[in-house]
Amino acid sequence: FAQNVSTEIRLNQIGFYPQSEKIAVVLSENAGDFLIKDAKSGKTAFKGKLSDLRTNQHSGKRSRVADFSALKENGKYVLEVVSLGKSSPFDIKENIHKHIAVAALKGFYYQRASTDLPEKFAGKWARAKGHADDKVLVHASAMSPGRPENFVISSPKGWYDAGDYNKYIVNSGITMGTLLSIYEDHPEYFQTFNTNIPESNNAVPDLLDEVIWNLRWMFTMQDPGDGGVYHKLTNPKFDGMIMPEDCKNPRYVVQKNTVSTLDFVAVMAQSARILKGFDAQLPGLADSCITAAVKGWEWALKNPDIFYNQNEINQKFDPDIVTGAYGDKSAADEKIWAAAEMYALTGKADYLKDINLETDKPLALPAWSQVKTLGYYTLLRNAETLKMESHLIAALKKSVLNFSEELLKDLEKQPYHTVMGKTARDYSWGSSSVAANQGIALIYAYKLTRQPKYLNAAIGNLDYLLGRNATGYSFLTGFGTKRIMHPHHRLSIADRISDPVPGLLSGGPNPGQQDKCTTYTSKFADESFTDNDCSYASNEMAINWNAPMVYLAAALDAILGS
Ligand code: 9MR
Repeated sequence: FAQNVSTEIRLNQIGFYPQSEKIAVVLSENAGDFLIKDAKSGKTAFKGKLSDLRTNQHSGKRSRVADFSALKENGKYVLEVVSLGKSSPFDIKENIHKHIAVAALKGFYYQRASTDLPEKFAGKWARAKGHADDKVLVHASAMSPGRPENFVISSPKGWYDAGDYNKYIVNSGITMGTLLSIYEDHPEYFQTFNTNIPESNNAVPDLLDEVIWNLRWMFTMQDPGDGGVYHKLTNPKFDGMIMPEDCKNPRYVVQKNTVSTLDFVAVMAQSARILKGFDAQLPGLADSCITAAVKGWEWALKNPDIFYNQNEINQKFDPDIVTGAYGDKSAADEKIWAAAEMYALTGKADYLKDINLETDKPLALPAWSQVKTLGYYTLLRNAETLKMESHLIAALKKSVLNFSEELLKDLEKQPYHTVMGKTARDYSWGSSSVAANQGIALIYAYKLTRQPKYLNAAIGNLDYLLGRNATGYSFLTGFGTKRIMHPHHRLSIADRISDPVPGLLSGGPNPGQQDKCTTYTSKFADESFTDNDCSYASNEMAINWNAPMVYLAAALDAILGS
């Protein structure tokens, strides 16, 4: 924290929209007033009363809420509580989260594999090319009959998954789906959304240019022989804490399977739908996506139950692969998502035939192993064009609304007044993405009903990510007064630059503490976090967490921005 800033006052360290709900949290037993003062002149702009005491269900700590929604005037402010001091400064202004959304998308540029990052685009994080991935070995688990030993494929580009340098199809699936969805939901917003990347001057929105970088890699992961899709492109063991240009280990693609193939199909179908609108700029790309999607779909129908099980594979084949497993034992949700995307692409309702959409079950928050809700979002988004049956639309709506209503229950009792963190379960590995994905569900609920309570709760979760939480950190690198400085992120560790690569969302509190770092200071679920690069379980970044961050910040900005 900067000097003189009270650590007991927690708020979104970036700011608020003039018209939106504005909430801060004060860790204090004392009742009384709070003041919002002009950061420069010190003049009081607003005076309010702290709420009744709330008790934190995880730590037992006590807090009060400061609501200053009634202050709607642009400015730079601090919140002051006489007994505690001042908060970090924040702004009230239009488009307050646009630079946050831009930075979070730019985070993907920094993750690009197989290319150098010139200073013009990467600033002080410029770096040389690494991981050309133009001669990738096909692992014994992925061999088709007739292929010679040491068979290689070319599989460049794509994004590094996370703090490590491997590229995983399953995790690319949800990431691409989320990024493509924010574009589909707010295409106009991305007309003036510039991330300063090499493609910024072409006639395609930067968001799609970024997505296409990974799409071009994904194509190469499909076996042209049969349409099946490899699980991942990986080193046998994680690289050391070194820069990409210094990484020399051989890389492999491993076993084709049902889950990776269906994720691939969904991404290709969704991409095709969007890229059709850019045929003039990107001739043939949408068509290639359609061909790839159809081939993948057919493979998955013929191979409905091949699952990636790293332990089993290591018993049968050499070399052992010990990087991120992303082993998912069910393809039912991927099938729902892929079928929904194929239906939305082709208009053929037959794709949904024989598929249980499971709308009678509670909505499942999107995660790398659970993607059916991405299919629901796509169906809802395209319901009119597809002339979908009204009972199906109603069931999907009900599922999103029931889930959102459940999230809102007891909001007034929550210590940080956020839906995030009601239960300890929210604090799983990558909990920041739980907050972001809850926010996305709430935005869909808002769009379906126009009820402000959903929108306010979505803002609450963005506030959570930017500082209104039990750790006091803003979880996006490069932003906030109390910022993340030591993410478990090879690029940030090895580059010898003290600031980490900006625009990366830290995983966030995770009481599992699987990394066994010794610097955790708390075991409480919502505080179980350490800003130390040893902490791959609480302080890594990952593309599937950054994507919903882009979505949440961009969607709120599109809705509330101006
Ligand atoms: O996000 C993944 C989390 O759900 C799993 O519990 C965890 C352990 O298997 O792995 C996480 O994903 C990591 C992946 O395996 C390798 N790259 C870094 C990812 C983020 O930590």
